[in-house]
Amino acid sequence: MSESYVSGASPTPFTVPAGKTALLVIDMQRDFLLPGGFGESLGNDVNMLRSVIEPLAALIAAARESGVPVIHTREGHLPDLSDCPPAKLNRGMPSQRIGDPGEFGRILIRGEYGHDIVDELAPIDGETVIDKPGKGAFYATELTEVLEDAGITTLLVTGVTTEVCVHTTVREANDRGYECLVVSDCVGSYFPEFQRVGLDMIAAQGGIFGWTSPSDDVIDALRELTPSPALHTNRI
Ligand code: C5J
Repeated sequence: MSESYVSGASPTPFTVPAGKTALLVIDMQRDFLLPGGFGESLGNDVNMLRSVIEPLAALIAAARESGVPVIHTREGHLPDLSDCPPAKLNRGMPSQRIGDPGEFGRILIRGEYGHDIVDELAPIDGETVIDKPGKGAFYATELTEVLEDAGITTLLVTGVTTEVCVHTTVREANDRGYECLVVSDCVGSYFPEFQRVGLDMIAAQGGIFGWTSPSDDVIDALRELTPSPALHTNRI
């Protein structure tokens, strides 16, 4: 099929065009998700984020199977922090700051163990991994070029955290003309109320930022797509 539909999506059914859809997996990094890591050191319950891993692993598997490219992002900075503005470095009163030594290496520094993606969702050979210094995946990255080169118009958005990097990326994507569906059980927040309201905000006002849907319905739609031979490698 050249396109399929997530029929139960909010606020309306969502079209998944074959060859033009990518799955975006935002910041599923050890620093945010592992017990004992940076996220937990800020007083957060990482189980809220870890509940995303299982449904997201199933969605990634379905995307790979259907020839839908999977693009991963990681939030983090150069070891000399030259790409981390003081406004980001100094904000708030965390027990640990970006670049400080943490349980899993220097916090949110590229190349450190904690900066990388959790084992369960590790990218496979050939999948694109975008390193981003900001909250949004488009800011100061090559994501626009990657999507344009592959002819992508439609994004299935997943990852953490719902109200921060997922929201920022979806807003950036909207302004760039992409159709976005946020997969409700494949995004996570440390705060239950932010999760609920963050999802509601996407689909409010007739889909002001896009659509939302649980992963089961998205997987059904992916299974209806016929992978084109060119895309079957999931590589872009
Ligand atoms: C945060 C993110 N919350 N990936 N990062 O600082 O949402």
